[in-house]
Amino acid sequence: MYKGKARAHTNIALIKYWGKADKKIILPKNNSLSLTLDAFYTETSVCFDESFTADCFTLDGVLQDAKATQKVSTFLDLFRQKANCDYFAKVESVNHVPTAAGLASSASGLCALAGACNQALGLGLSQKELSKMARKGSGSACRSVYGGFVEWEKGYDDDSSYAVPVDSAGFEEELAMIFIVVNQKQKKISSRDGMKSTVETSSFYPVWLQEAPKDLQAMKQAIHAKDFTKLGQITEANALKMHACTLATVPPFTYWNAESMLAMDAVRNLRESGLECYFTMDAGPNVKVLCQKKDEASIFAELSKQFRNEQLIIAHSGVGIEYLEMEVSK
Ligand code: FM0
Repeated sequence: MYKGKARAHTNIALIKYWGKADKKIILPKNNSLSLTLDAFYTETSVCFDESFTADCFTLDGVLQDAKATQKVSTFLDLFRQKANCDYFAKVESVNHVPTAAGLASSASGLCALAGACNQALGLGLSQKELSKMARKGSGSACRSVYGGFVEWEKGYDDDSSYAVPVDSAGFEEELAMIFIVVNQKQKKISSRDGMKSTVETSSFYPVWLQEAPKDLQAMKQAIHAKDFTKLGQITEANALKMHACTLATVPPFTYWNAESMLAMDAVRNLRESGLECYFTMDAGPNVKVLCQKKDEASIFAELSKQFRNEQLIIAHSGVGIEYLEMEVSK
């Protein structure tokens, strides 16, 4: 029996990954840059055993269906191949999110699973190798290997596409991200499907590919200079460009709903009133507000006037992959 357990935190992209150059091994069309957060993480244990007759996957204690299990199995196969092991596995994953608000993330989930497999099979993968493996589960997962600011270098093949930490002289310690959790009623379009149709049909996508590298360059300079205003402005503009692409997709779609718009407006109003903050959004209606720790209490108080306290979650910079102790096996 081979056992391993790992914890990975989720990350939020400030420069978005949107579009694949290779769907099978997940190579992105553009470099992205994220901040790993402390408030949301996944702990996953995996156990490979000769006696198992199938892979089995539980999430938050609930046995998952064939489709979800198949996804996990395909990912496990990559590790089984690497380790030359043909045992089936039992995967137990627990998402730690402050509320049940659709915040479970594939980034923390697949990164934690990659870490658990690395430990269980004694592969001794470096952070870089682990990042490549996590990438093949879910693109954004490759960035959760590291804490703080992280860049995913798109590369051009399996070996050259992985995340690296961004040198920031501790700038991330000055920052906070407040999540505004909005109503999730709308039918969900996964990031995988959304980015696929964007690449294939959005007339704005070529512009995205021109803009994203410029945004990334400017953001790295802003991080280097610890310039929060620039960091925030680029973050917000880059997210809007990604979301603009979805509007020009055939057929068009958006991840925003009415409440997302209210939240974006609240951020703009706060900014006008002198409390500096910026928003970003991903493949869902929640709005994430980037601010400085020194303003976090005031911004939280202002947002509390418009949103219920259960809708607001504060996060800070978090750490990268952590390997955990397994209970001693029988
Ligand atoms: O995180 O198809 O990693 O850079 O969150 O599994 O590779 O779930 F909002 C967009 C993440 C996309 C931006 O996509 O896709 C980002 C997004 P997969 P992911």
